[in-house]
Amino acid sequence: MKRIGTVSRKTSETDISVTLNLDGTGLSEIQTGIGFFDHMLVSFAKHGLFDLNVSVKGDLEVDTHHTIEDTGIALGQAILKAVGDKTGIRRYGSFLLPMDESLVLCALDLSGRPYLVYDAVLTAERVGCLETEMIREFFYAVSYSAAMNLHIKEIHGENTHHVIEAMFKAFAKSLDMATMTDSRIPGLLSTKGSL
Ligand SMILES: [Mn+2]
Repeated sequence: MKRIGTVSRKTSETDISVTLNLDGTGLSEIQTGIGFFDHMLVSFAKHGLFDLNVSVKGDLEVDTHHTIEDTGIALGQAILKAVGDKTGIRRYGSFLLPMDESLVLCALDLSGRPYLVYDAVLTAERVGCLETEMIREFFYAVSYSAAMNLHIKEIHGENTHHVIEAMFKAFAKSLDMATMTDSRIPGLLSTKGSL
């Protein structure tokens, strides 16, 4: 069975299409109108070995807020659809990702219970035209719409571009691990029998 999630989401602020294949090879086609955000989503697909198409028409004449938050919502929904009933998946994933001076920890649980813990201090206000305070909003939106417990912690960092890129790559590696199936897991990896 193909593990692909497709989401279309249209509001007065954004018009978004997302297709995510968990069993891809890292191919992506990303167009959000925000260069640095495209760079992050390309990295997410590449390092998670996901195939990802994201097309966004957002109200960038306002700022990057709606575009980034709503893309997070749509990506989270696509993740939730793609994992389906969660049979046989490892559920947990974590990664400690270095990028030059930056080191970021990501740990996540596809538990069905949304929760975000985000611990990072981004010193630059912007990278390109992206407002860096939107990074927390993005991960919050993903965690809630994917019903995922997500922890992201900056262990060390100086360059804001590096810190954010390390977050996206750590998230990608963690999600890849959590969505992998394991033949020793016959049903759901839960003593409650529900995820
Ligand atoms: Mn980069």
